[in-house]
Amino acid sequence: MVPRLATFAGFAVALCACSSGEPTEQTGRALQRSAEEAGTAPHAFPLDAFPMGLPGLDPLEPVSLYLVLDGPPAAEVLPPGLPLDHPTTVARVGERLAAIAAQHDRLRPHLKDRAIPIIAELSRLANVVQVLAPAGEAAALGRLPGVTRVELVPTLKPALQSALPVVGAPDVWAQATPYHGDGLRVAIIDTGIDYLHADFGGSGDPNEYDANDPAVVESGSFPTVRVIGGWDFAGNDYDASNSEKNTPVPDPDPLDCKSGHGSHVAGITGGNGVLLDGTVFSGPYDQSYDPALFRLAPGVAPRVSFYAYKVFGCGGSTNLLASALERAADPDQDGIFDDRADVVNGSLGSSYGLKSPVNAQIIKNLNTVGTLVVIAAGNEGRTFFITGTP
Ligand SMILES: [Ca+2]
Ligand SMILES: [Ca+2]
Ligand SMILES: [Ca+2]
Repeated sequence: MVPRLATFAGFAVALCACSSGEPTEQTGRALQRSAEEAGTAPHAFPLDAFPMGLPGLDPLEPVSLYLVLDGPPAAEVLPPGLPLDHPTTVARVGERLAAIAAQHDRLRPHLKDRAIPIIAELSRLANVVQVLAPAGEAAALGRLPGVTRVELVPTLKPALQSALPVVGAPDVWAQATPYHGDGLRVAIIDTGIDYLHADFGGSGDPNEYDANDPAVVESGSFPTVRVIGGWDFAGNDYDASNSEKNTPVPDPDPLDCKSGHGSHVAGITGGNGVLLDGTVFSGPYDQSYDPALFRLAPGVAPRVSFYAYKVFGCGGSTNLLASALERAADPDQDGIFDDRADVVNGSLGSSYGLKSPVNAQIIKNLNTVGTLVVIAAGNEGRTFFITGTP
């Protein structure tokens, strides 16, 4: 799998497609209609995500599935017009999360009986239990108590296709009210972030990187000033497309692999910049910016803080996007959305977007709690209808 670069302009195009929610609803309705026309019975797999069935899948092959449960996620019961930390909001969200937890508790024994591992449980942005199950069991899982629908989880790959283009950042930095991203929290959903890299204020010493165990947070090593939080949902050996490696082994350390796709994305978003002598650039970020002085140029918004949500192993693809999006809505996992990321960047996808109503619902609900979702687009070339999933 070759990591690919997306232009920041490409992100902006994707943003328009992803933040309105309209294409999602239209596509969802079209899929629903198509399922109804096909005479698909309620609660049967596939319902709306796969009206055409699951062609080519071996019934014994383990696949990643979303079990969609009855009832809305917490983000869909927010009282209108109230802040996310208002006592009424907090109480209503807490009540809904407790009800969903009880519902998931009722489902868990049924999955245990069938020896089906749970990969993730979502309650904030979607009411979903994600499992890894033989493809042939999908329809039966759709008939478990509380399950209204089963969807195949889209398999996504990293996407980033060209270097940082000229976007006029120094002009923005130099405005009367300069925009450097101060106080903004950006979640990078990717291969992790190399928080030891000089571009993020680390030493930049390769020996320090080699000595760091990527599955363990050594005392004092993480979080850092620039990367204020994160989680590795995958583990370095994970690969959704490899049946030997498609069970994630999560760990608390989102240190990037040497391939560095997530670090590259984060660097474009808000790296400090590294000077020719290898030292960290600390500003000023203004019109005095001279690219000739840099080994690594600063990012567009060099004062943002990062959350590193690692959903890829060191190669291949992922089915773990939903967990990372859910975490971005509530990074400290206390059931209150007031710490949600301001921006989520997902430079990943699969061609011909909107394959998953669950992922679409999650992204729409992330918008509802106030997070801007930025997704790669246009990596497949200059043609129509190639916006990536999600
Ligand atoms: Ca790790
Ligand atoms: Ca470590
Ligand atoms: Ca929280």
